[in-house]
Amino acid sequence: MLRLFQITGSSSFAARAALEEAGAAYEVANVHPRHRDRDPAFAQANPLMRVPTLVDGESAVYETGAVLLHIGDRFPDAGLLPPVGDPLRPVAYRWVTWIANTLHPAWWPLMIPQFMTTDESAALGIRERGIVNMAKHGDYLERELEGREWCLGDRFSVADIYLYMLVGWQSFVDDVLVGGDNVQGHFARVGARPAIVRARELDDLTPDFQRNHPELRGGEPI
Ligand SMILES: N[C@@H](CCC(=O)N[C@@H](CS)C(=O)NCC(=O)O)C(=O)O
Repeated sequence: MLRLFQITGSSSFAARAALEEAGAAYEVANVHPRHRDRDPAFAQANPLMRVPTLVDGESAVYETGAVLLHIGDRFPDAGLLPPVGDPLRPVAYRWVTWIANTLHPAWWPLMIPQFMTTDESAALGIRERGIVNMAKHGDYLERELEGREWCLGDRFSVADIYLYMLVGWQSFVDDVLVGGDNVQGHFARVGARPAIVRARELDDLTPDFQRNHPELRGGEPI
């Protein structure tokens, strides 16, 4: 059975949501953020000890984009990734890779500017630059999603799940909303899907992506 190493409410949410969308049988291994080495199987699967990490038989997959693409391929009947040969397949690669390379790390200057400099006084400027960059990404997304229900048009995919999670992170940061009506409409549409609602409940998240119990991870005190 698939095994997902996760920290509830973190990047692993996207993997769990994709597994729920796929109707996959999987088990979760909750990683405690302060005791990541508690289960040696985690480091064996991912020497970087980051979540999500998905163990599928002899394969260990990590990096959120790779995990999502693998889930898309692993459960073809769920239709979360266009098949090889479909003209939308490379478009799905483009979306997932842009989200992984650009949008995902674009949150770090806003959320953890203090970890991006050794100069304490620089943190504020890093955060401000991060806000400017996030606004540019929001404008790009706003244009890309114009007239589209999902990232790939009328076809739901793992790209929507990844984008949904990262737009949801806006609730962690004061006074930042990603994009405008198109992005926020997409966020609402993905968030209303039954599998996504279930994944949020499993990850102890509210509809606007706050933790119901900020003091807990996987039911354990942080
Ligand atoms: N580039 C990685 C980033 C993964 C990552 O940083 N995960 C965080 C959670 S959002 C993590 O594992 N944190 C555990 C820790 O630092 O203890 C990906 O896309 O999966």
